[in-house]
Amino acid sequence: MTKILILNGPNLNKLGTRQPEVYGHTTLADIEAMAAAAASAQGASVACQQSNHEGDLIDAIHGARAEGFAGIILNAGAYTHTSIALMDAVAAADLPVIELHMSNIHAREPFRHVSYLSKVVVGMICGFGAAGYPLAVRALLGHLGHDRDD
Ligand code: CA2
Repeated sequence: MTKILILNGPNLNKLGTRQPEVYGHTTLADIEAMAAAAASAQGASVACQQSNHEGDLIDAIHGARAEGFAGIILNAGAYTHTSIALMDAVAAADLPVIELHMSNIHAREPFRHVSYLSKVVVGMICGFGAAGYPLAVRALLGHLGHDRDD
């Protein structure tokens, strides 16, 4: 079965509790359930991890291939705009990675317009709120050429 790693970075464990005008009312647990349902509808599965620590995210990316994941959906939070280390880990992952943001980072403060990740990922989804996660699952499975029997 095709397995996808969904990796969420700093502060995303707080979703649904603050700043609903930016990030909505959906919690991280809700989002993980939406992504799992989208994967299951296509005969695939997801495993979800969240960390507030840059090194933990890097370790998860390093280990993903050996753990049998076919690709990664990564919302790196604010590390998107700062972390060359995370960019290097994604570039070396030897797995397709989709960059995801709930908000439209290009419609926000100028410092959020820069992503170190965009140049090393397959593609980026932003601005669709929580719905971006099931979209990213479908996009990644499509990129992988997954069919239900995989
Ligand atoms: O839009 C996104 O998904 C972001 O990756 C979210 C990050 C932000 O730094 C990026 O520029 C765009 C921040 C996530 C913070 O989430 C919170 C949710 C509720 C309460 C506090 C923070």
